[in-house]
Amino acid sequence: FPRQDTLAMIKPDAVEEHKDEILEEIRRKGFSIKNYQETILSEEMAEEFYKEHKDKSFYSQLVQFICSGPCLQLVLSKENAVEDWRMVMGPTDPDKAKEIFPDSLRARFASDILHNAVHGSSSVEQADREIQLLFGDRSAEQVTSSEGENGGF
Ligand code: YYY
Ligand code: MG
Repeated sequence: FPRQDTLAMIKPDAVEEHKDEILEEIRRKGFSIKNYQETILSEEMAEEFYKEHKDKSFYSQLVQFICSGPCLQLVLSKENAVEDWRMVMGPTDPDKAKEIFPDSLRARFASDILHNAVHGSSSVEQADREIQLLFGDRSAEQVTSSEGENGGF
């Protein structure tokens, strides 16, 4: 598999309580963290980030939720990162995640389909778009990602 970057996000429901466990899983599964930032997204940014869902019934709730507090955005890198991170997260709906993939992050940490703890890009093209949107030119900066050199990561 080719080396890829993907955009992961620890959403506001999980950033307080489960950040350390999720970062531990990221490390355990062999991802390196190329860049990260913890921000409260503006409504404009959230709308752009989730624009593919703008006609869905859950869109406004989704935008409100993702802006409701700090979230941690990470550029993760490894072979096949996009698909592998989706596997680590598990299905969108935590009820389904608990049924078919109980070790996944959403099975462990999501409280419902909206408050589902983590985000991951759905394709390489989406990953490029999301990383550019959230990190802009800073996506070119490389954060040292080897064990213990990442300021607590
Ligand atoms: O990529 P993923 O996050 O697994 O799911 P999407 O279908 O892209 O939906 C984005 C986001 O929207 C999801 O993480 C929670 C929310 N959502 C929802 O609240 N209700 C749904 N029926 C589907 C998605
Ligand atoms: Mg998606």
